[in-house]
Amino acid sequence: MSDTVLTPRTKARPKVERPRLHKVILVNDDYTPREFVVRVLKAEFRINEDEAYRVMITAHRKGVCVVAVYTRDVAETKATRASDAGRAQGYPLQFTTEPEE
Ligand code: TYC
Repeated sequence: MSDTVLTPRTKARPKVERPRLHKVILVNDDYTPREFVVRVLKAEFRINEDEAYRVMITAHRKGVCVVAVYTRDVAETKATRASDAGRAQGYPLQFTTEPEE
């Protein structure tokens, strides 16, 4: 048996991947008051009045708007809590999540 020890020419580079981020998406509806949407956005996503208004009015005009991106667990928790806040007041307010490409 040979005792030759071969030295690898290339260094092993274990592949580490960042977790995919998930978008939280605000969906427009015809019933939830604008001010209420803004209030929920500020409370759940820690964004200021101007940013919350911009997100709300974009969803109002276009049908949807990306609020923020997080790891999957955080995105799902925030989307659920924000949707629940609407339901608690009898509004059909909806937040969904979707993985980033
Ligand atoms: N379209 C609603 C209204 O006119 C306001 C609204 C905006 C509701 C964005 C939901 O995601 C939404 N009262």
